[in-house]
Amino acid sequence: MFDKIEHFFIPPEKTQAGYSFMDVPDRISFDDSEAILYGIPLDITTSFGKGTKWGPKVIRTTSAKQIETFLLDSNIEIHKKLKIFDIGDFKLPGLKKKNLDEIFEKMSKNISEINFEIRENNKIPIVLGGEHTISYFTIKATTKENPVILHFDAHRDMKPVYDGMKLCHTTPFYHLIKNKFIKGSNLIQIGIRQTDREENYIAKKSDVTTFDAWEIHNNFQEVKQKLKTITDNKKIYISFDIDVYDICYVPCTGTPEPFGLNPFELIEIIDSISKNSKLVGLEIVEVAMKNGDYREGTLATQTLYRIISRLMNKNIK
Ligand SMILES: [Mn+2]
Repeated sequence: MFDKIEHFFIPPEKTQAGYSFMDVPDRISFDDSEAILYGIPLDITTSFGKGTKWGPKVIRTTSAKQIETFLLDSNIEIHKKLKIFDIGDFKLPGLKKKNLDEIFEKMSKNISEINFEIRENNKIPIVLGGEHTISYFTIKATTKENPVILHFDAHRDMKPVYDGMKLCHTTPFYHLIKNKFIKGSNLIQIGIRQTDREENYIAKKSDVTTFDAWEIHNNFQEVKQKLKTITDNKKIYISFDIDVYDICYVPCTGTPEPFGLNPFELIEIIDSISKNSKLVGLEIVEVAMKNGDYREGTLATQTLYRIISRLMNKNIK
Protein backbone atom coordinates (compact mmCIF):
# COMPACT_ATOMS: atom_id res chain seq x y z
CA MET A 1 0.00 0.00 0.00
CA PHE A 2 2.91 2.34 0.76
CA ASP A 3 3.88 2.13 -2.93
CA LYS A 4 0.41 3.25 -3.92
CA ILE A 5 0.52 6.59 -2.14
CA GLU A 6 4.20 7.36 -1.54
CA HIS A 7 4.56 9.31 -4.81
CA PHE A 8 2.01 11.92 -3.66
CA PHE A 9 4.38 13.13 -0.92
CA ILE A 10 7.61 14.97 -0.22
CA PRO A 11 9.38 12.80 2.42
CA PRO A 12 9.41 14.35 5.95
CA GLU A 13 13.12 15.15 6.02
CA LYS A 14 12.74 17.09 2.77
CA THR A 15 9.75 19.13 3.96
CA GLN A 16 10.09 22.68 5.29
CA ALA A 17 10.74 21.27 8.77
CA GLY A 18 13.40 18.75 7.86
CA TYR A 19 12.07 16.54 10.66
CA SER A 20 9.35 13.93 10.88
CA PHE A 21 6.52 14.23 13.40
CA MET A 22 8.00 13.46 16.86
CA ASP A 23 11.19 12.49 15.02
CA VAL A 24 11.13 9.07 16.65
CA PRO A 25 14.70 7.70 16.44
CA ASP A 26 13.75 4.18 15.35
CA ARG A 27 10.86 5.35 13.26
CA ILE A 28 7.89 3.07 13.13
CA SER A 29 7.42 1.25 9.85
CA PHE A 30 4.50 2.01 7.62
CA ASP A 31 3.06 -1.47 8.13
CA ASP A 32 3.33 -1.38 11.93
CA SER A 33 1.74 2.05 12.24
CA GLU A 34 -1.79 2.76 13.43
CA ALA A 35 -1.97 6.19 11.84
CA ILE A 36 -0.53 7.86 8.76
CA LEU A 37 0.30 11.52 9.22
CA TYR A 38 0.80 14.00 6.39
CA GLY A 39 0.87 17.73 5.85
CA ILE A 40 -1.05 19.87 3.36
CA PRO A 41 0.65 23.28 3.62
CA LEU A 42 -2.12 25.11 1.73
CA ASP A 43 -2.11 28.89 2.24
CA ILE A 44 -3.79 30.67 -0.59
CA THR A 45 -7.39 31.73 0.07
CA THR A 46 -6.67 32.88 3.63
CA SER A 47 -8.00 36.41 3.94
CA PHE A 48 -6.88 38.15 7.12
CA GLY A 49 -3.49 36.75 8.08
CA LYS A 50 -1.24 34.46 6.08
CA GLY A 51 1.08 31.81 7.44
CA THR A 52 -0.82 28.48 7.41
CA LYS A 53 1.74 27.08 4.98
CA TRP A 54 4.03 26.87 8.01
CA GLY A 55 1.57 24.65 9.91
CA PRO A 56 3.15 21.26 9.14
CA LYS A 57 6.64 22.68 9.70
CA VAL A 58 5.90 24.23 13.07
CA ILE A 59 4.12 21.11 14.33
CA ARG A 60 6.87 18.78 13.11
CA THR A 61 9.58 20.99 14.58
CA THR A 62 7.98 21.49 17.99
CA SER A 63 7.18 17.78 18.24
CA ALA A 64 10.70 16.79 17.18
CA LYS A 65 12.35 19.21 19.61
CA GLN A 66 10.24 18.22 22.60
CA ILE A 67 12.70 16.92 25.20
CA GLU A 68 10.17 15.12 27.39
CA THR A 69 8.06 12.49 25.72
CA PHE A 70 5.97 11.64 28.79
CA LEU A 71 2.43 12.96 29.21
CA LEU A 72 2.03 13.75 32.90
CA ASP A 73 -1.76 13.98 32.77
CA SER A 74 -2.27 10.53 31.30
CA ASN A 75 0.87 8.67 32.40
CA ILE A 76 1.77 7.82 28.82
CA GLU A 77 5.13 7.59 27.09
CA ILE A 78 4.07 9.00 23.74
CA HIS A 79 6.92 7.66 21.64
CA LYS A 80 5.96 4.15 22.68
CA LYS A 81 2.23 4.69 22.60
CA LEU A 82 1.66 6.59 19.37
CA LYS A 83 2.33 4.43 16.36
CA ILE A 84 2.35 7.14 13.74
CA PHE A 85 4.08 7.02 10.39
CA ASP A 86 4.86 10.45 8.95
CA ILE A 87 4.75 10.15 5.16
CA GLY A 88 5.58 13.83 4.46
CA ASP A 89 3.80 16.73 2.79
CA PHE A 90 1.29 16.41 -0.03
CA LYS A 91 2.87 17.78 -3.20
CA LEU A 92 0.99 20.94 -4.16
CA PRO A 93 1.39 23.01 -7.31
CA GLY A 94 2.85 26.51 -6.62
CA LEU A 95 0.74 28.49 -4.14
CA LYS A 96 -0.50 31.19 -6.48
CA LYS A 97 -4.11 32.27 -7.00
CA LYS A 98 -3.86 31.50 -10.70
CA ASN A 99 -3.14 27.86 -9.77
CA LEU A 100 -6.24 27.57 -7.58
CA ASP A 101 -8.25 25.41 -10.01
CA GLU A 102 -5.28 23.13 -10.58
CA ILE A 103 -4.65 22.82 -6.84
CA PHE A 104 -8.28 21.97 -6.08
CA GLU A 105 -8.48 19.51 -8.93
CA LYS A 106 -5.37 17.73 -7.71
CA MET A 107 -6.63 17.66 -4.12
CA SER A 108 -10.06 16.50 -5.19
CA LYS A 109 -8.57 13.58 -7.05
CA ASN A 110 -5.74 12.56 -4.76
CA ILE A 111 -6.76 13.31 -1.16
CA SER A 112 -9.79 11.04 -1.41
CA GLU A 113 -7.63 8.31 -2.91
CA ILE A 114 -4.99 8.67 -0.20
CA ASN A 115 -7.42 8.69 2.72
CA PHE A 116 -9.38 5.84 1.20
CA GLU A 117 -6.21 3.73 1.01
CA ILE A 118 -5.28 4.60 4.58
CA ARG A 119 -8.71 3.58 5.86
CA GLU A 120 -8.80 0.43 3.73
CA ASN A 121 -5.66 -0.61 5.60
CA ASN A 122 -7.39 0.04 8.91
CA LYS A 123 -5.20 3.04 9.77
CA ILE A 124 -6.17 6.58 10.75
CA PRO A 125 -5.28 9.58 8.58
CA ILE A 126 -3.88 12.51 10.56
CA VAL A 127 -3.60 15.67 8.48
CA LEU A 128 -1.66 18.82 9.32
CA GLY A 129 -3.04 21.94 7.60
CA GLY A 130 -2.85 24.29 5.92
CA GLU A 131 -5.96 26.43 5.71
CA HIS A 132 -9.35 24.98 6.55
CA THR A 133 -10.25 24.63 2.86
CA ILE A 134 -8.51 21.23 2.94
CA SER A 135 -11.40 19.82 4.98
CA TYR A 136 -13.61 19.81 1.94
CA PHE A 137 -11.33 17.15 0.45
CA THR A 138 -10.38 15.21 3.58
CA ILE A 139 -13.93 14.96 4.91
CA LYS A 140 -15.32 14.17 1.46
CA ALA A 141 -13.18 11.03 1.65
CA THR A 142 -15.06 9.88 4.78
CA THR A 143 -18.56 9.87 3.23
CA LYS A 144 -18.79 6.09 3.04
CA GLU A 145 -18.00 5.73 6.75
CA ASN A 146 -20.59 8.33 7.72
CA PRO A 147 -18.81 9.56 10.88
CA VAL A 148 -19.94 12.20 13.32
CA ILE A 149 -17.81 15.24 12.48
CA LEU A 150 -16.50 17.06 15.54
CA HIS A 151 -15.59 20.48 14.20
CA PHE A 152 -13.67 22.63 16.68
CA ASP A 153 -13.53 26.24 15.50
CA ALA A 154 -14.27 29.86 16.35
CA HIS A 155 -16.01 30.05 12.96
CA ARG A 156 -18.68 27.98 11.26
CA ASP A 157 -16.92 28.04 7.87
CA MET A 158 -20.36 27.66 6.29
CA LYS A 159 -20.55 30.56 3.88
CA PRO A 160 -21.86 29.63 0.40
CA VAL A 161 -19.32 31.96 -1.20
CA TYR A 162 -16.67 34.37 0.04
CA ASP A 163 -14.69 36.98 -1.86
CA GLY A 164 -15.96 35.50 -5.12
CA MET A 165 -14.70 32.02 -4.21
CA LYS A 166 -17.02 29.08 -3.65
CA LEU A 167 -14.32 26.96 -2.13
CA CYS A 168 -12.09 28.73 0.37
CA HIS A 169 -11.26 28.73 4.07
CA THR A 170 -14.66 30.10 5.18
CA THR A 171 -16.88 27.78 3.10
CA PRO A 172 -15.96 24.04 3.28
CA PHE A 173 -18.75 22.89 5.60
CA TYR A 174 -21.46 24.56 3.50
CA HIS A 175 -20.30 22.72 0.40
CA LEU A 176 -19.78 19.40 2.18
CA ILE A 177 -23.44 19.50 3.20
CA LYS A 178 -24.75 20.93 -0.06
CA ASN A 179 -22.98 18.26 -2.13
CA LYS A 180 -24.23 15.59 0.29
CA PHE A 181 -20.79 14.42 1.40
CA ILE A 182 -21.95 14.83 4.99
CA LYS A 183 -25.31 15.17 6.66
CA GLY A 184 -25.86 18.37 8.60
CA SER A 185 -27.19 16.25 11.45
CA ASN A 186 -23.76 14.58 11.70
CA LEU A 187 -21.92 17.89 12.06
CA ILE A 188 -21.14 19.09 15.60
CA GLN A 189 -19.61 22.57 15.77
CA ILE A 190 -17.77 23.30 19.01
CA GLY A 191 -16.46 26.66 20.26
CA ILE A 192 -18.23 28.84 17.66
CA ARG A 193 -18.37 32.57 18.42
CA GLN A 194 -17.94 34.37 15.12
CA THR A 195 -20.57 33.83 12.44
CA ASP A 196 -23.16 35.70 10.40
CA ARG A 197 -26.96 35.46 10.16
CA GLU A 198 -26.91 33.50 6.94
CA GLU A 199 -24.48 30.89 8.30
CA ASN A 200 -26.58 30.58 11.43
CA TYR A 201 -29.67 30.08 9.31
CA ILE A 202 -27.93 27.46 7.16
CA ALA A 203 -26.67 25.63 10.26
CA LYS A 204 -30.12 25.57 11.79
CA LYS A 205 -31.87 24.55 8.60
CA SER A 206 -29.30 21.77 8.04
CA ASP A 207 -29.81 20.39 11.55
CA VAL A 208 -26.22 21.10 12.63
CA THR A 209 -25.52 20.80 16.37
CA THR A 210 -23.76 23.84 17.83
CA PHE A 211 -22.01 24.18 21.16
CA ASP A 212 -21.04 27.82 20.97
CA ALA A 213 -18.40 29.39 23.21
CA TRP A 214 -20.97 30.87 25.59
CA GLU A 215 -22.81 27.61 26.03
CA ILE A 216 -19.52 25.88 26.81
CA HIS A 217 -18.67 28.62 29.29
CA ASN A 218 -22.08 28.66 31.01
CA ASN A 219 -23.21 25.02 30.81
CA PHE A 220 -19.97 23.09 30.60
CA GLN A 221 -21.13 19.91 32.37
CA GLU A 222 -24.22 19.68 30.20
CA VAL A 223 -22.25 20.19 26.98
CA LYS A 224 -19.83 17.42 27.95
CA GLN A 225 -22.67 15.05 28.78
CA LYS A 226 -24.37 15.75 25.45
CA LEU A 227 -21.12 15.21 23.57
CA LYS A 228 -20.65 11.87 25.28
CA THR A 229 -24.12 10.78 24.19
CA ILE A 230 -23.67 12.05 20.63
CA THR A 231 -20.40 10.15 20.14
CA ASP A 232 -21.41 6.92 21.88
CA ASN A 233 -20.82 3.93 19.59
CA LYS A 234 -20.14 6.25 16.66
CA LYS A 235 -17.29 6.68 14.24
CA ILE A 236 -15.86 10.16 14.68
CA TYR A 237 -13.76 12.47 12.52
CA ILE A 238 -12.13 15.46 14.23
CA SER A 239 -11.54 18.68 12.30
CA PHE A 240 -9.66 20.97 14.65
CA ASP A 241 -9.10 24.63 13.81
CA ILE A 242 -6.51 26.03 16.23
CA ASP A 243 -8.54 29.26 16.53
CA VAL A 244 -11.07 27.44 18.70
CA TYR A 245 -8.60 28.49 21.41
CA ASP A 246 -8.87 32.00 22.74
CA ILE A 247 -6.95 34.74 20.92
CA CYS A 248 -4.40 34.89 23.75
CA TYR A 249 -3.21 31.32 23.04
CA VAL A 250 -2.90 31.56 19.25
CA PRO A 251 -0.66 34.49 18.29
CA CYS A 252 -0.06 33.41 14.69
CA THR A 253 -3.27 32.01 13.20
CA GLY A 254 -5.05 34.05 10.50
CA THR A 255 -8.30 34.98 12.26
CA PRO A 256 -7.88 34.74 16.04
CA GLU A 257 -10.98 35.55 18.12
CA PRO A 258 -11.65 36.45 21.76
CA PHE A 259 -14.09 34.56 24.05
CA GLY A 260 -12.41 31.28 23.11
CA LEU A 261 -11.57 28.07 24.94
CA ASN A 262 -8.55 27.47 27.12
CA PRO A 263 -6.38 24.32 26.93
CA PHE A 264 -7.80 22.79 30.12
CA GLU A 265 -11.37 23.12 28.83
CA LEU A 266 -10.26 21.59 25.59
CA ILE A 267 -8.82 18.52 27.32
CA GLU A 268 -12.04 18.13 29.29
CA ILE A 269 -14.03 18.21 26.07
CA ILE A 270 -11.77 15.58 24.51
CA ASP A 271 -12.20 13.46 27.65
CA SER A 272 -15.97 13.71 27.33
CA ILE A 273 -15.93 11.99 23.92
CA SER A 274 -17.35 8.52 24.43
CA LYS A 275 -14.82 5.75 25.05
CA ASN A 276 -16.99 3.65 22.75
CA SER A 277 -16.40 5.92 19.79
CA LYS A 278 -13.97 5.12 16.99
CA LEU A 279 -11.66 7.73 15.57
CA VAL A 280 -11.52 7.44 11.76
CA GLY A 281 -9.62 10.63 11.00
CA LEU A 282 -8.14 13.75 12.47
CA GLU A 283 -6.86 17.05 11.16
CA ILE A 284 -5.49 20.18 12.76
CA VAL A 285 -5.69 23.29 10.59
CA GLU A 286 -4.93 27.01 10.47
CA VAL A 287 -1.82 26.58 12.61
CA ALA A 288 0.75 29.19 11.63
CA MET A 289 4.08 30.65 12.60
CA LYS A 290 5.24 34.27 12.42
CA ASN A 291 8.70 35.65 13.08
CA GLY A 292 9.91 32.38 14.58
CA ASP A 293 7.11 32.32 17.19
CA TYR A 294 6.63 28.66 18.09
CA ARG A 295 4.01 29.14 20.83
CA GLU A 296 1.08 28.24 18.63
CA GLY A 297 2.88 25.25 17.12
CA THR A 298 3.69 23.97 20.61
CA LEU A 299 0.05 24.23 21.63
CA ALA A 300 -1.01 22.47 18.42
CA THR A 301 1.47 19.66 19.03
CA GLN A 302 0.43 19.20 22.65
CA THR A 303 -3.24 19.24 21.60
CA LEU A 304 -2.56 16.56 19.00
CA TYR A 305 -0.81 14.43 21.63
CA ARG A 306 -3.86 14.68 23.89
CA ILE A 307 -6.38 13.86 21.19
CA ILE A 308 -4.34 10.98 19.80
CA SER A 309 -3.31 9.43 23.11
CA ARG A 310 -6.90 9.44 24.33
CA LEU A 311 -8.69 8.33 21.18
CA MET A 312 -6.20 6.30 19.16
CA ASN A 313 -5.90 3.55 21.69
CA LYS A 314 -8.02 0.76 20.43
CA ASN A 315 -8.71 -1.44 17.51
CA ILE A 316 -9.75 0.97 14.85
CA LYS A 317 -12.23 -0.64 12.52
MN1 LIG B 1 -11.60 29.28 12.20
